[in-house]
This record gives sequence, structure tokens and C-alpha cells, in this order.
Amino acid sequence: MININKNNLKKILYKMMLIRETDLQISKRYSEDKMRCPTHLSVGQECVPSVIGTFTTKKDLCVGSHRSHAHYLGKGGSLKKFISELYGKLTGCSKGRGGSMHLTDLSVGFVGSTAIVSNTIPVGVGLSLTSNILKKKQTVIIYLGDASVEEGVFFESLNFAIVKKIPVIFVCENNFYSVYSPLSVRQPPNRKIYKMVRGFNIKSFKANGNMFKDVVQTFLKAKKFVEEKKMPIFLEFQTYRWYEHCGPNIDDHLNYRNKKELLYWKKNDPVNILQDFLIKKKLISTNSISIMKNLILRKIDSAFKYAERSPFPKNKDLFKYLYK
Ligand SMILES: Cc1ncc(C[n+]2csc(CCOP(=O)(O)OP(=O)(O)O)c2C)c(N)n1
Ligand SMILES: [Mg+2]
Repeated sequence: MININKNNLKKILYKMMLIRETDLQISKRYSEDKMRCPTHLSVGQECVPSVIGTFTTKKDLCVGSHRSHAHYLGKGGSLKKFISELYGKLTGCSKGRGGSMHLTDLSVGFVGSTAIVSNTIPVGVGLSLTSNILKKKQTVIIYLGDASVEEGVFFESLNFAIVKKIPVIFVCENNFYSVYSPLSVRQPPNRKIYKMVRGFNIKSFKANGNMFKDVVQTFLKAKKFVEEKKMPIFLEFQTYRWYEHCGPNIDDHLNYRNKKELLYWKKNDPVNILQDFLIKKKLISTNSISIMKNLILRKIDSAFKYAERSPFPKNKDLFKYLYK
């Protein structure tokens, strides 16, 4: 077991709490109708992006999906630019043109997220190919959901990455659902995603995506592997979303997920797991955690205020950044 230093653990906790509280505020404020884009909240799935963000730098690159709030904030994305983007404002990370599903911010190495499932996978492979040819010391991460592995482009990208020895890290966040459909109605019975990809001769690991220790250990192992072997790797992290697939609400009343399953994952709340561990080890006090939370809430509030007073893009500038 690797030893994770205290500062990194606190960084991970801060990122997790920032992502959690931001999404909760989005959920709370969404009915004001000022965020005019669909949102896919990351509540429950904070651990993986927080760990990856902690152990990568702004020079490392990543691409995300429709559910990328956590990916962007985890990577060190600006909260003000993020909320402004949801408000469609010029100060947004995508200059107000993208909304929640189209985040991009090269200043922190967040190349982009898109609404089309699997769309960014070949882009990530291409980024890593380029980076490798130019001999850049840069980790490239592709976030994908469990439904992404049902798309043809996923297999083409995986195949290409193996054949061309492209040192990219595929990070599959398996939350067991695609909208309302569980894995059992979409993929072969009992087939494990991380085992299926081994048919391509890609190295792969599976870990509990809510348990910071497992995520840190697995990610650092993968990072070392791609750096040393110059080959791709595939990671499957099992996790769970607490809110509806798309939107600000809880949809438990629809009963597409069984109550036992929901309860199990809520009990395994990634934020609580890390907080409890740090408190038990006397690395943080409950008081410092509440101070941290208040600080985060103030930061979120000022990001919302910033977004509200920011200007919308002008109609005449609609196509301004398209071909740059
Ligand atoms: C190519 C394509 N097919 C279908 C959709 C509709 N769609 C949007 S999100 C989503 C679910 C994706 O599930 P998963 O990849 O597991 O990510 P999660 O939402 O669970 O985070 C679907 C089917 C889409 N956007 N793009
Ligand atoms: Mg899913």
C-alpha cells in the first residue's frame, strides 16, 4: 500500500467538497431558470476526478463527457468561469457558448467535454499521440462512462491506441447506468468491462471509485505504467450518481434503481469516507472541516454573483471563436 502524504489527502478532500457543494448549489438554484442548459450532476462521483486532479498538473491534458463538472473542477478549473458557463455568459470557460456539457479551458489542460457519448475518446487518443511524438512529459486522461464502451468509436480508439503504442489513460467511471438502463439490459450478462478490454491486449485495472486509497493507488500505478512503458492503460472505477441522470433533482421515486443499492452507495459516500479517515488519524479536526466547508460555500456564492453580473455574448459575435 502506498503512503499518501497529508497535504495530498487534504487537497483531495478540498476538491471533493468543492465539487459536492458546487453541484448541490446548482441543484438548489436551477429552478431560478438562469442556467439555461441541461446539467448532469457529479454528486456521489467526486473521488476519481479529485484524485486525478491532485496527481496531475495543468500541463497534463484531459477530455471529459456530458457529466464533466467534476472533471473540470477536479483539474483545477476556475469556479467563476464554470458557473459563468452555465449562465451562458461571456466570462464562461467556453465563452458562454457551451453550457454544462461543453466545457473547455486550455489554461488548466481541460481540452474539452461534449454531449455526444464517446465523442471525446478519439480526441484524447489523438492528443496523447501528438504529445508522445513531440516527446512532451504530459499525462493524457480520457474520462468515459460505462455506456461509452457500447460505442463503435470506443473500440476503434482502443485498437488504435494499442497498435500505435499511445500512452493514454482511459478512465471509465462505471456508475452502472446509462440514463435509466442498468448494465444488465445493455451489456452481456456478468461481463466485466475491465476484463472485456483485455481482449485488445490492453493492461487494465478495476477499483472502488469511492475509496480514495484505491483510486490513488490505481491511478499512480497507471501513471507510472504509461510513462515507463509508453503504452495505453484502462482503468475501471465503480461509483454511483445520487441525482437523476440529467437535471437538478433526485429521481428515486421512479424506482429504476433498487433501494438497497441506493442505500449501499450512499453509505459509501466518498466525501464521508475521506473525512472520517482524516479525523480518525487526527490529520484534520471536525472544526477545520466546517471552516473548509464555509470557505467553499462563500467561494461558490461569489462565483454565482460573478456569473450574474457578467455580460452575455453579443449576437454579432456568435461565430467569433468558431474557426480559431
Ligand atoms: C451517441 C449518443 N447516444 C446517446 C446519447 C444520449 N445519452 C446522453 S448521456 C447518456 C448516458 C451515458 O451513460 P454513461 O456513459 O454511462 O455516463 P453517465 O451518464 O452514467 O455518467 C446517453 C445514452 C448521446 N448523448 N450520444
Ligand atoms: Mg453510466
